Amino acid sequence: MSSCGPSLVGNDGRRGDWKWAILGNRILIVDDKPDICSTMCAYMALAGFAPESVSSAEEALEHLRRAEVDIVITDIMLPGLGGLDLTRQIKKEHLADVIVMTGHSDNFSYEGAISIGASDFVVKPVRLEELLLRVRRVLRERELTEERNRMMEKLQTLAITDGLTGLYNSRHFYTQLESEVDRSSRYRHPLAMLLIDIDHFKEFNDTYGHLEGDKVLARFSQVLKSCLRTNDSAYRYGGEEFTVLLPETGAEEARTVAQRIRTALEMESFSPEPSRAVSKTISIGVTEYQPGEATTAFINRADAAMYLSKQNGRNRVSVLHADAVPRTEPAR
Ligand code: GH3
Ligand code: MG
Ligand code: MG
Repeated sequence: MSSCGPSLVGNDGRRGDWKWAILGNRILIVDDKPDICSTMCAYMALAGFAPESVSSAEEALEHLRRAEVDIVITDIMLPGLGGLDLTRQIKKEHLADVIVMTGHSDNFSYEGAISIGASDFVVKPVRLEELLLRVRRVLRERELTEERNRMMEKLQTLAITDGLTGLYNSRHFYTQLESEVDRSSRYRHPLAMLLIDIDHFKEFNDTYGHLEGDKVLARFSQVLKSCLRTNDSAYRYGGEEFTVLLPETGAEEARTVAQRIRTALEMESFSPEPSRAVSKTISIGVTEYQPGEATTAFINRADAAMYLSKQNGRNRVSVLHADAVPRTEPAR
């Protein structure tokens, strides 16, 4: 493999790896003819790219395993693996775009190259100005694709996130619940759910205003997240109600997590008015999935457990088993 183009010398007088940082997109030229490689490399370097060249498809694949490349420009006729097979492999395993080059008399078609994933096709002898235009067009399309993918990812995140709290929303709760119930049933692993409701929240809103209420919801969500383990997930179920899914967790272990959340919020202090410290409490219902039951039965039992906590004085955790008498945590 050779790095080519005009020699770059830093302020310290040394030629170094920093060229990758200052030069633009990385281009790998694959051709077994050294004079073609050096001419194209020099031209690409002058145009502001960071070119390298190799003389076979095998070397190109080796290079791609080690370094990121934006565009591979490959001859179709190569010793060993050909340029079209190289293109297929690159499209399977890497993110680089490929421009293929073919001789005038070779029997390869534009459609053939594009259909296996090449981004463009040029005929040799290659006019360097034309190649440069094609490279720039491929890069522009590449940027647009990346931008579109970033937007899609953002939209996908927005679609499952609650705007006020940053927790997952209830739509995502139902999706995740289905898949967790599925997994729990298939592998016979326990799955627990918490249903959490903030106590006397209407009164807080009525006294200090809706905006102060929103701050409590946002802060509580942070507290909630900080109490969870990696595999647990928290959702804003609606209004001032939250759910938590705890995979691989039985009811008793889930009770411990619920207690941790309850105490963590109890220790928080809110200042909805200057020099006034207010604490908020939550009532939590805990239950474990009973294999074979409908997801609605699972949710309803978590809800019933939460109402037990309300009935018994709020600021507490109640566990409800599918087949047992309800049990409420004695006073904190
Ligand atoms: P309980 O202890 O029985 O749960 O009493 P509560 O007052 O919390 O329950 P209730 O269901 O009567 O009232 C819930 C309140 O939650 C009423 C509503 O204004 C408030 N709420 C729901 N969503 C939001 C929100 O997004 N922001 C704010 N600030 N308040 C909200
Ligand atoms: Mg409520
Ligand atoms: Mg409430």
